[in-house]
Amino acid sequence: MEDTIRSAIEQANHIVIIQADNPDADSLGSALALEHILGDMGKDIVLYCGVNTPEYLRYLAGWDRIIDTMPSQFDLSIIVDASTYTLLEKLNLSGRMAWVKSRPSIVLDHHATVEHKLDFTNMQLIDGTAASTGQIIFDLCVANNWTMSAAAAEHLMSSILGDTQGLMNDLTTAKTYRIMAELTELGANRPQLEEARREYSKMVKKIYQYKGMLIQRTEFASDDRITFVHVPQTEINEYSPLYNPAALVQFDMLQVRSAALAIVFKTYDDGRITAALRGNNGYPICGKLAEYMGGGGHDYAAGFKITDGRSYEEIKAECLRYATELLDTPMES
Ligand SMILES: [Mn+2]
Repeated sequence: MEDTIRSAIEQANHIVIIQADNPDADSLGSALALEHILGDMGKDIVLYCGVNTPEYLRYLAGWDRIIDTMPSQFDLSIIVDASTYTLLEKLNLSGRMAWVKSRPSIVLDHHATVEHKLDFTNMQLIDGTAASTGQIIFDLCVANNWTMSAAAAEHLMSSILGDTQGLMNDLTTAKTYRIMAELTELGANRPQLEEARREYSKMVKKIYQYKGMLIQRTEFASDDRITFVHVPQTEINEYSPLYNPAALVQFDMLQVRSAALAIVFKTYDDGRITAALRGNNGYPICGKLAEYMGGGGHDYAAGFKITDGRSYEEIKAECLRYATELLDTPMES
């Protein structure tokens, strides 16, 4: 597979790098790192994402080069950090998914279990053991002897730090540290990155006050093991452009002693319901719960989206019921 991917890249001149509809530090860091790595090889790179880069990620230099209109001129696409149709809805709606399907396409991802898996290309490098897509790109670089500039190294470091929550969650392995060390040698500077990240994750007063509202509205279920909060469309309109509501409170929700799971539900006027799931250490149930609800993800971070018209009350009840069932099931070790 690595050979096929390498030769597809070698043969391409105009490459579009695609981020899915949920840009995070991993997908953005991966896209920007590839822009540098492949750009240094003389390739012409365009960065595409169907949704705007959230404010908190804008510490990553180059985010402003991302466009939300799929270009017509490209001979290869690389989809990073996603391998499901569900997360490429914007591209689908734009009518330009066919362009991607009709040309060579590479998928680089570390989500092992997904619904509606992309099926139009065989060039899929999906490593469920990798802490982040950035790590997969690092491995590809090493395997192919591609040059990694300090800028590329820094973006890969951001993507690893993003998905491992600063090397703090279960995805972190000895290999992650080894890669971090190598990226440091290549010129990535973690203290500097952290400083920039902290600066950009600061919130405006209105968001600080909204955070208080969300904390106040947080509900508890299943003997307080499940914490959850509901964000309706009006608040998505008002606050989402400034800060992702889930990122605002989910960490604090998990800081409640009894909490095993934190869920942020969002409901949209068109009937769509989404949920972001995060688990505390020792409760690796997020992926299973998301899958049961029709989504996917990792043990400690996952999500799902409902579009079949069922009501929030119905979805909430079903989600809480199955989450309780998972929490009551003894973990295999
Ligand atoms: Mn990722």
